Amino acid sequence: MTTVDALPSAPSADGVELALGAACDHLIGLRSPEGWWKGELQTNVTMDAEDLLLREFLGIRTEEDTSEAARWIRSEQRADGTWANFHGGPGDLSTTVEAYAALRLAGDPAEAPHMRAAAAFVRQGGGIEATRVFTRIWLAMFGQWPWEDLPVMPPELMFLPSWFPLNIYDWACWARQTIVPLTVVSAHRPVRPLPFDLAELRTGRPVRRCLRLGWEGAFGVLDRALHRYQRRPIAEVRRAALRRAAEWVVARQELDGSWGGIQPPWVYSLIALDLSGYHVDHPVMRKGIRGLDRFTIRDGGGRRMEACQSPLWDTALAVNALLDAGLPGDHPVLTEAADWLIAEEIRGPGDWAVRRPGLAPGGWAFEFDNDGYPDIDDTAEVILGLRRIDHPGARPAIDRAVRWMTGMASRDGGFAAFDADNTRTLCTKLPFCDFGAVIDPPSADVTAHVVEALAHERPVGSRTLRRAVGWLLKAQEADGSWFGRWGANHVYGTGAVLPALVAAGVRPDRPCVRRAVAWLEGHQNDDGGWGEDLRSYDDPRWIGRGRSTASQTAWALMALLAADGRSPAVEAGVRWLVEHQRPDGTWDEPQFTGTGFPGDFYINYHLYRLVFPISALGRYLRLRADDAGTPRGTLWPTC
Ligand code: R19
Repeated sequence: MTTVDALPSAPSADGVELALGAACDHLIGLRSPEGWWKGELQTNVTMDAEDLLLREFLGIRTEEDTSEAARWIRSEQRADGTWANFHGGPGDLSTTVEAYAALRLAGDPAEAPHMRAAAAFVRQGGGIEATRVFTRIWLAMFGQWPWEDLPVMPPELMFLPSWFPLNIYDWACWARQTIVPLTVVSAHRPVRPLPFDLAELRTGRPVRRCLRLGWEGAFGVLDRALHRYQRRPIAEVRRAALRRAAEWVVARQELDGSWGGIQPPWVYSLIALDLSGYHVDHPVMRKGIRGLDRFTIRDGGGRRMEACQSPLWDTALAVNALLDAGLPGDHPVLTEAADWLIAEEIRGPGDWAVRRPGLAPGGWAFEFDNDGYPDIDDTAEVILGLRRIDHPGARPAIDRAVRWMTGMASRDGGFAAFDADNTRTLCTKLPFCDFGAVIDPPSADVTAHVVEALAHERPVGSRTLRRAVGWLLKAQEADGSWFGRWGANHVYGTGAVLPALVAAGVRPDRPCVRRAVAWLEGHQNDDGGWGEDLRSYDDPRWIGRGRSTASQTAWALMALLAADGRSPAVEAGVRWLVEHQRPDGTWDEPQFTGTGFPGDFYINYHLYRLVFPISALGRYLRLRADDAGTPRGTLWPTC
């Protein structure tokens, strides 16, 4: 057997241990007094721009909030006048329009050089006319875009039964929670005044209403019919639909005042309720508006909003990282985290039950308060952590979670984030849907996390596990990697799938595993790390390529450690992590490595740079200590 120490690039075990210890100390230092972790969830300035527009709409915008948000928005503008959706990304038209509008609201004059530069970029990119539907809805609410030129989403959608195509339960939960309030908004067609006009952002070109073929064409015809109906709806039906939509929204407000724990449903629900006669001093509105404070970060840079918060996800990852690093399962840091996780278990009903009636609740959400929407990804990660912690309350919660998660398998055997069988691609064809994903089909990364969790929870999950492994094997790309739906990108997918397959008993010498290992080895940077640029979602030439980052290097390492701990790529990767660690034990990672929606929305999870390297270094040291070579398995002789 090759001893890894013999390789010239092998870092010393002491060096790795020191690095790991410093990283763990840093992570433990970030713990909240209640035992959970939460890193900033950084996205882009549309959050801050829309927050100001929301406050303007509701008549609650203050000078202080405005100037602090504007300071942050200005600080994010790049030299070319644009705003991007992620670090180092290209200027984004819709984001730049929204940021520009917010700065005008804050009093920045159109003649100022930074505003001129932004406006020039916008006009060159096609103007407001070419922005996404959401941006034009915001502008329509202030008279800067004709409602007539937006796709209609009628509130009568509420009457479609759950078996009828395009009913609200065909939509991903985040889209459903956004669309329901937006049907109310678009029925009211509000226009509130602004003290300025955005003429400088328009090109004056007519909006393209080109005739298209197929479903897009059919929906174009339907949209024109809906526009006609919109002008003269049947009054009683419309009234009943609006009432039903408002009730649906009110019933889904979370304890913290949010809707779905995420910004889009939250802001549109507040606007829809305002239009439905709930004024800002109504308890529902007060709670909703007050709740936004908890999603607001104020520091030296100004005031900025989180699109959502990830305490469950961060805590699950932190716990798993510390366990991987060798912290014993009865350590108070872990048992206190378990106390908190167990208290966060979701025991009530949710919209998921529409597709899985009769399934008993269980599992965890991503957020502090998102009780109607537990998700499968968080549930799998919490199970993986809790099962290794000595806590008397853990087992019953894990058992409920395993049963819920198992019941949430989609028909094809894979797992999506929030719902089962949320695969109606017809939804994606509506003219309204030009931003983000609007359905929630199974993905390789979520399915992998479930497989890894179920692998330890046999026999309960055995049949489900077998089908999920089959799903993963079918989903492997021709190049040997797996696509990353919720993390960037094939390095994330492959980093999730390989450890899962091996845990489930796929032998590491199987061709499917070897091809994935070869893909990882073939995409290692010369510096020993891995990186994958977010442009890989739009341009296949970027797949597996980009500057090395700590989280992506760790994902690749975890995959290799599971499949082939003796790959020389491992030593170089570990060395990259050790050499790039900061003196305080964490890593710098300005790059966004989290994915909200491929192509459209990205996330920098601020703890990724720390928890994943800890897991990778911990597993590396464990493997070396055990000198275990490749783990054996027997279950999957077929891949
Ligand atoms: C893995 C754990 N996850 C599976 C949970 C990930 C949660 C990511 C945070 C989501 O935040 C959002 C959600 C939705 C939107 C939208 C949006 C786009 C299209 C439509 Br229609 C409606 C809403 C825009 O920004 C968002 C942010 C890591």
